[in-house]
Amino acid sequence: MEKNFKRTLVTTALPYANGPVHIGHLAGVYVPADIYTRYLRLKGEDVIMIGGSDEHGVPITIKAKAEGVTPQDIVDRYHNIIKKSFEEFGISFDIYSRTTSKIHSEMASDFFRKLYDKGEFIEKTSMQYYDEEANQFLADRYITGTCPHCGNEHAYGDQCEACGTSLNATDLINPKSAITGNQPVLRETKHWYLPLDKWEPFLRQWILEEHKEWKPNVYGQCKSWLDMGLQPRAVSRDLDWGVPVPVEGAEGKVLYVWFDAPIGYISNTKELLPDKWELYWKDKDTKMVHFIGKDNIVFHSQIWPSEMLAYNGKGSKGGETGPMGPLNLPEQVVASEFMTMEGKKFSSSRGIVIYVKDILARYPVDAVRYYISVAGPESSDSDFTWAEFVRHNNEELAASWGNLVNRVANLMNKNFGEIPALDESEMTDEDRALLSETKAAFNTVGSLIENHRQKNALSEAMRVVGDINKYISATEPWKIKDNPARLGTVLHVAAQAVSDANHLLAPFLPHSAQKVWEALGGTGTF
Ligand code: B3M
Ligand code: ZN
Repeated sequence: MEKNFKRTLVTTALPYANGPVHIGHLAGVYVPADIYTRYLRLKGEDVIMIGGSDEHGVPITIKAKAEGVTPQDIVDRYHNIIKKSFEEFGISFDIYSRTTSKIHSEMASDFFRKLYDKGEFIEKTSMQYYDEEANQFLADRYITGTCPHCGNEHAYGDQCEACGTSLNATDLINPKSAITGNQPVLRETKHWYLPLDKWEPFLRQWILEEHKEWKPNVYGQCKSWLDMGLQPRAVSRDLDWGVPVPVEGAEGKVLYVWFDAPIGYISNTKELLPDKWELYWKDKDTKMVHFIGKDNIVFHSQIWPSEMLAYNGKGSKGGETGPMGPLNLPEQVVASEFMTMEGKKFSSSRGIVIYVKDILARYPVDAVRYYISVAGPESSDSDFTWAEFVRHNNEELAASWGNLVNRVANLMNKNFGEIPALDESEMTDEDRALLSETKAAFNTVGSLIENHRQKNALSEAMRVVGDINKYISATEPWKIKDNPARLGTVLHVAAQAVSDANHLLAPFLPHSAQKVWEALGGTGTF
């Protein structure tokens, strides 16, 4: 059943601050989240978009080791680069913070402590892989091997990115240390485990019964994991980089990065709204939407909700008791598929990548946003090709939309110097039909965006643009020589229709929307 919410909290996956973001990240997560958020803002809704860098975990320490610098150096460098890229791309975060913030360490630490005090963890000593040459335990990306589920030979100690399944390092076949390449040995160590199996019946009901509307990629993966059965999951690690485990006897141990990172969504909301953050996290009238990549599904649909359920207690979904009550679970988990680059997997290390600063040095940002929206991996894998990028921009954005705006603006300037008045008595059925079409498109395009079908939404908006072009060709305003009232009416209708189309396109093309607004005589911010 569709529920009416009063406000929306949009979160975007926190990128690891171990390298710049590239077009694949933007196309999969950040541009779609931005389109959704901008649309809600234009509609006048109460919405905030929360982002930040993920600065803990093995991806960071591996990079630091490779460069011979400290993890702090790495995250300081890349957090700033990533933040700037998002700004340049027009990703309109209300806050973009980082998980090394003080607010976050406290929030994550308190969260763990609360679960610990409530007895929600299992404390267990077990044998874990250890690299004798590097002298350290091998967690997560420090260990690779073959995935027992799909046979991918490059699975990590915590997850196989090929099939998305979450793993324990000891599940891997032929485990190898990513530091030395050595075969690891087993050593005893103590960790805290979150019993996901405890929450499995709840997750089954909540996702499989109550969220059948989730997109097939998310729903399908959830079903297959729930059918395999969930296992307790270690949420601490033997590492020296991260939020320290806040209990006695945990020296040298930090929180598992995937335990603390999603809590970052809360910390960053609190940093933005110190007095009001709970309204966005606990009020039953707030809708939370997580935008993520395909390989993050298991964390946002099984592990993170289990953390929140353990926090809330009694299997509460949150929202029942007003602002001070338990945490809300997400209403929607929107996950994109993968985007390839000229047929190959994006890979920074192999140079198959397009960085924001490189593409923006050559093309206007909205040209890139347009192509990403047309060709992004919304519901199936997709491929970025330069030929298609150029074609879509030339044939659609420039020829159809850019030309239309210029034609209408020039005709108005030349003939009137302003938007001419509409003369009711000059209106034809054709004029009325166009205006009712553009008005109706607000509902169609809006509901497609609300249902996370942005490609269809954009093609609907572009269909409207095509029809405005047809209207101009049919009415031939340049030929109306001796009837200023009719010419004024045609151009008024055209200007109104262009302005409507500009609103429809604005979430996708926010920078051009401002220019079009000004070309039509608008002042101030669109
Ligand atoms: N940093 C993984 C990733 O970038 C991770 C996302 C965290 S979201 C809480 O794919
Ligand atoms: Zn696998």
